[in-house]
Amino acid sequence: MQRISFPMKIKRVALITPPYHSGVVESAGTWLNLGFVYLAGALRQAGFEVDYYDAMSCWHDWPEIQKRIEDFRPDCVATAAFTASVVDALALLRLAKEINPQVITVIGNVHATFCYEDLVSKNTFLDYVIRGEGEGALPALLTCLKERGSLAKVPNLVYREGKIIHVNRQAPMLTELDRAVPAWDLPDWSMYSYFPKPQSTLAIVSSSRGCTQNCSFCSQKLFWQQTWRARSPENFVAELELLHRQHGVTVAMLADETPTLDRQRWLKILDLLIERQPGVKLLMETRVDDILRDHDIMEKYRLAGIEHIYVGVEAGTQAMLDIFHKGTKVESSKAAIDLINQADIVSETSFVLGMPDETPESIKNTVDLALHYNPDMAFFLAIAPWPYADLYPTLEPHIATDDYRRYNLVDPVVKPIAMTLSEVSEALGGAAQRFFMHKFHKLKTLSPWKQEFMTKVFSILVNNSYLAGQMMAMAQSGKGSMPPEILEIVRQGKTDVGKNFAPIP
Ligand code: B12
Repeated sequence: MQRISFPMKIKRVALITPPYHSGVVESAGTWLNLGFVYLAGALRQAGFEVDYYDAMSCWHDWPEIQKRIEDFRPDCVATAAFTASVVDALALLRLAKEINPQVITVIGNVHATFCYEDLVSKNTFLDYVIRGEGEGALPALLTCLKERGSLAKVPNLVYREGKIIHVNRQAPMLTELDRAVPAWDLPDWSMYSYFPKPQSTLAIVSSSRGCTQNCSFCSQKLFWQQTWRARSPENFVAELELLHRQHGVTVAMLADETPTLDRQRWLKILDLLIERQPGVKLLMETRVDDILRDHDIMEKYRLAGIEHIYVGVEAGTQAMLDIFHKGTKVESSKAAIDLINQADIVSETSFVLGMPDETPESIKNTVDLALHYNPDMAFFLAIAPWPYADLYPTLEPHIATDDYRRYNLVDPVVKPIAMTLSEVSEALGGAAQRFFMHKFHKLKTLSPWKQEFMTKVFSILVNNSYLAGQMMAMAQSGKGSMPPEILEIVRQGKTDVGKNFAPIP
């Protein structure tokens, strides 16, 4: 008798962020999941109903997550994992399968894109991995399952069949980014805020995708296969206007790795922002060399509402910059940070420390250099050996733990030859203390708006960030005496920094 295959009922898709916290970025704000906003838009276009559930930003724990899954009764639960969040992402999918063994479980994002074999072979509760961009692949997978089509035709898909792991080819990346349909109506905007700007409503937006750089410690050039595509300036600026008008967004972080790669396009964006004043201040990352290139238009950056620029300096010596394949010169970083400061824009940078040859002396030298560069903020990060990054083979012999939850740039994972992990941890805390204590004392040299902004930042650092303990200890020991206004913040012991502030546990 011929078997008739009926269509499967797949209608409801829950997109859930893993409840992972490293305590770094959460001290500065609550951040939406932009990948999910795009995936939700594509899923709805394909006829699926979506629950966008940002458990991470809600600070929800397993009982709340379980309840939400039980209430929504999804046919598919999908989650996202970068390396630090993969353990919780898997726990989330395991829970979904326990609640309903019929549910389809899917994982995507950067860790899944590279470590798919490990994920699929070790976790029987995980049904599918999608590599790379998900807008085409996730609806294609669910439609294929619904219609009982051939999984071999679903692009970017990795799946198990008995003992065989199938790895489908990756489709070309989206070229027409203007045609994407982000589901901006789904996030609960009341919870997304940037704490240094009280009562702000914060979005994450993307004006371009990709990275053409070659940094050996990073994952992004691999994820985007060193390509870069961009939205048109009109389309991007219209989105900011919409976010402000419909959702009250007042601050947006650009998720782009290199938003200014094409100077003509960037100039047009700045001109449109200046002309239309969408009511949204921007926080962005860019490259040292692109700031130097744009020295003549930094005033436009400011007039366009760019309030905060992060440039990844990463290393304090030319030798280390070369190991990181940064393609920049040590002296360029100082010049770029000077340009940002001169434009009265908040400057931020980070240094990646804890390499195998790190010593207390070299960390001290890096802090000296950070003070010389004089950004408003500097963060001292612990190198994380992403298992798929170019630098991995160099770091592998020095890896002290395979607990991916610690691969968060805060916890040291690589053990330098001359230091213990706890010495690295202390040295990173000490580096931040020294840097920010110096900045406390220079507060009055900043422009009035920067003084106000930086006071909020200090308040967050002293009371709420992962550095809080060290900052408090310093204040209490009387070491590196604090200016009175900062002591007052410490004394008050709490901050008025956001509309939905979730304290770091
Ligand atoms: C926004 C952001 C965040 C947000 C995350 C918000 C959230 N709710 O998840 C915040 C600020 C909270 C954050 C935190 C962290 N982040 Co972060 N973050 C970014 C950033 C800047 C942009 C990501 C983004 O929105 N991209 C744009 C969207 C459209 O692309 P996408 O997310 O890749 O999504 C697409 C695909 O990946 C795929 N996809 C994604 N998810 C899924 C899920 C499924 C099911 C499918 C099918 C497909 C799919 O489809 C999407 C659409 O095409 C990236 C760097 C970058 N420029 O990409 C770093 C980055 C992802 N973060 C990183 C890190 C390390 C962290 C932290 C661990 C540490 C830190 N110091 O910041 C913390 C940990 C989080 C925590 N809670 O403690 C690293 C990850 C490195 C790695 N290889 O693991 C990155 C790459 C930065 C870097 N260059 O190193 N981050």
